[in-house]
Order: sequence, then C-alpha cells, then structure tokens
Amino acid sequence: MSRDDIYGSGKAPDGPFEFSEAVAAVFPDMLRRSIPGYAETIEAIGALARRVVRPDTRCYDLGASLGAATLAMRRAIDAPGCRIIAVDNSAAMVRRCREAVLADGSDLPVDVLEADIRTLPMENASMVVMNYTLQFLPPDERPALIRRIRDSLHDGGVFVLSEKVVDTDPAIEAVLADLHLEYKRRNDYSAMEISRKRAALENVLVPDSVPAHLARLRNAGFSHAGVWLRWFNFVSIVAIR
Ligand code: GEK
Repeated sequence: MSRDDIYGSGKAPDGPFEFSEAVAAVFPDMLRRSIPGYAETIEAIGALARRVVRPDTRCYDLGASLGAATLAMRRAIDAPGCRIIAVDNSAAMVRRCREAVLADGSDLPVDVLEADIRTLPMENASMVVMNYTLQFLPPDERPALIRRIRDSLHDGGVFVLSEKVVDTDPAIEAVLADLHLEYKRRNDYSAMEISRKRAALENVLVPDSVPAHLARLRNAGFSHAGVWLRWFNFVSIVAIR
C-alpha cells in the first residue's frame, strides 16, 4: 500500500482538494489513516449485502473510488443473477477500480462507470451504498439524489450512507473534532499535513448533522433510517425503503 504523503510533500497543488491521480495512488492508506471505522464499515457492507440482496437485482456503489465496497458486496452476495454498478467521476479512481475488479477472483458481474452520480439512471436495486460521498455534493443537490436512490430500490431494499458529520452541540463537536485530530496524529500525520488537508477540504467536504441526514431520508420516503455505526464524527446510517 503506497503511503499518503500528499500534504507532507509538494504533491498537492494549493487550492481545493481533488480526486487526482496522486490521491488515487495513495487512497487506501489515506482512508485507513483518516477515517475511523472505515474497515469495519466495509466489512459490515459485505455482511449486509449477503443478507438483503435479492436474486436478479442490482447493487449500486455511488462514489466507488477504488471499489472497496463493491468488492465487499461482490464477495458476499449469494443471490443469483445480480449485477453491481460502481460509479465514480474521477478518471484516476475509475481506472484503478477497474484494475481492482479484474484482479478480484469472484465472478459476479461488475460495471465500473465513469459518470456523475447526480445524473446516473438507477433501477431494480436491492442495495445502494454511498460510502463517504454525499458529503462532496452541493448541499442543495442532496435531497433529489436521495429521493432517486429511494425510488430505485425495491420495497425492503437497503441504502447504506456513510458520512463525516457535524454535531448539533458545538461543545460535543469540539470534543469529537479534537479526538479525530488526535486519531490522525496517532496515525502519523504531522500537524502541518492535517492543517493543509483541512484547508483544502474547506467548502469541498460539507458535512450535515445526523438529525439532518435522518430527516432527509424520511422526507425522501424511506420507511426506516438509523445509525448502525459511529466513531467520533464518522457515521454509517442504514435506511430501508
Ligand atoms: C470507499 N466509497 O472506499 N459523481 C461521482 N463520483 C463522485 C462525485 C460525483 N458527483 N463526487 C465525488 N465523487 C469509497 C470512498 S471517496 C471518500 C469514497 C473520501 C467521488 C470521488 O471521485 C471519490 O472517489 C469519492 O466520490 C469519495 O468506500 O475521499 O473521503
């Protein structure tokens, strides 16, 4: 696994964070050292896929990056006739995701599409995953996408939404932000790397609160929605149509 030293070296351009070739090249290390609970979320997505995916349906991985959630679903699904559609709009991510899918031994069909998830047609779904991707979309475009995801699912179909969140209580938010900073320091990011990355993500990653996510899911017509995993300000929500 190549080490993420993007903000410790001269590799990152000044300016907003982008899903560039340089980021794609170190992405697994970046996620592992930055997102508490990332590996556990991927593992749980596999377990959930085994349980909920029905024969002859589709699964979508929206903002698939290198396909970690796609491969977890692919290895777990027993139901026949299924297909996974992995979508990302970063050419660098899509190229590497296709390589990862090819290198993986399992034979469930996977389409890796370079496309914008805001305009992607979706249908006949029994599971949709958005693992840390909604946070990168303009806030005013989020409700329409959540509604289209709900409409694409069968009754009983499941949507997994993982996000960085902001706490509604500023004092708790300060504690959680501090604990996350310490988590990154423990994972060997320097104070300079942490602060450069934080500046680059300003207005690029725009977090919502957990109550805002749950209200949006209910407004979109999901019958049930709840947090199934939380570590500091990183949550994974499961919603059922
Ligand atoms: C994982 N889910 O490993 N259309 C398509 N893709 C997009 C869009 C868009 N409009 N906006 C952003 N992306 C993965 C991790 S990363 C999370 C997801 C992170 C893509 C973007 O190119 C990137 O690959 C991904 O969403 C977000 O489970 O970097 O914190």
